Amino acid sequence: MNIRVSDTSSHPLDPLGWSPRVSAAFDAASRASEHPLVPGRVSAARRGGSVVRVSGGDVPADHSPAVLRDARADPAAAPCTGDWVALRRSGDTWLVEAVLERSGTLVRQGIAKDSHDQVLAANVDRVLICEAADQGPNVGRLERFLSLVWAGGAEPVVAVTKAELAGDRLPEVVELVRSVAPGIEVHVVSAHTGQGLEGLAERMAPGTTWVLLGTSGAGKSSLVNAVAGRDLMDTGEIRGDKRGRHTTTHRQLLSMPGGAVVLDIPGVRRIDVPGETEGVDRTFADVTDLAGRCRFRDCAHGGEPGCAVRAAVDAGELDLSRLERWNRLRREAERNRARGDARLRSEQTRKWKTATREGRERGRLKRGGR
Ligand SMILES: Nc1nc2c(ncn2[C@@H]2O[C@H](COP(=O)(O)OP(=O)(O)OP(=O)(O)O)[C@@H](O)[C@H]2O)c(=O)[nH]1
Ligand SMILES: [Zn+2]
Repeated sequence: MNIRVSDTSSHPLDPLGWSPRVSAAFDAASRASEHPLVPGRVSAARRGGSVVRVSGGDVPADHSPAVLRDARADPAAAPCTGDWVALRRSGDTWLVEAVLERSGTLVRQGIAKDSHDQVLAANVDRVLICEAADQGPNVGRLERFLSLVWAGGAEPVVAVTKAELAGDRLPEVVELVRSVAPGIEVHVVSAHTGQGLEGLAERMAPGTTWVLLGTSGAGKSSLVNAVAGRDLMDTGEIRGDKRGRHTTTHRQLLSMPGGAVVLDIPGVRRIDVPGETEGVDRTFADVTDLAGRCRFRDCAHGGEPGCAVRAAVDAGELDLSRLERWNRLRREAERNRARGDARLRSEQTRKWKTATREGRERGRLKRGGR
């Protein structure tokens, strides 16, 4: 007799990063809905609709009234690239019925006083921060990227790109990168010579979701293409001619031949540290550890007795400039938090005013329009 053992652990969406966590979230959404739902992952998002990848390919989907309402109340709740969603068929069209709970996200801080944070990518496992070997490295920028990634709940990995361009300086460059990224995996790579690509490809495990961060020209697209062995992303050279000729929505969810998913998000121009010091403190774990050993819990590390941070600086174990950058980023994070709080307060006031105005209006109508 021929017994076929079916593998119950496999799911058609495994290549997109389907997991027990997502599966449970989808089941919960299904139970809450009276319609039959289908799971999918957003490959491109616009204001009123998304392109969603389901097991059969990409489908356009409108956002349901409930999803639109949530997005109006909190723009960060709108479907974004990488989101897992529950779809429902409505006549000829698909509707995004629910956005499933997110894990790691990459968030761009609202810049203006009243602007909202924007989620650039959702359900991100690892962020590959690319720093070109021939142009630095810029340690301050690296620390900002690291803080941003930790704050969003993903795991940072660093790539020193264009390694062959650094020549004799390469060991020095890598050493500097490691010194500001203690405990973090660093890959030294070159899309042109192939250095380090195999090691990186091995780390991009099937079902894991990655985002590449780095300044324009850092070599992100070239690296993805070199690891994939084919052109998945437009690089600097050909992007120039293509600009303005895009007729279809640009798909941002890329499947690597090795099984990982790469979310191709628009470049992050301004790196604001989010309004939480956790991301900053994690980035500066070496300094935070020392600070925990100061005699006074509220030590400002400015010359108080028993300050372990100052002692480390004096002993040459901690770079004074790193300490200064830690202080600066923490202050910035605090400022951003205060700004976010102020925005929330003014929104609540506005909602409250609208509600009371509507209440008065209803009262007036009840009294016969007087
Ligand atoms: N010498 C050398 N040049 C590289 C390497 N990787 C990328 N480049 C070049 O660097 C330039 C920028 O590369 P891209 O891959 O487009 O950079 P990017 O980070 O994707 O840029 P944006 O999309 O603008 O953010 C291109 O001219 C590439 O040919 C490398 O390993 N060695
Ligand atoms: Zn101290």
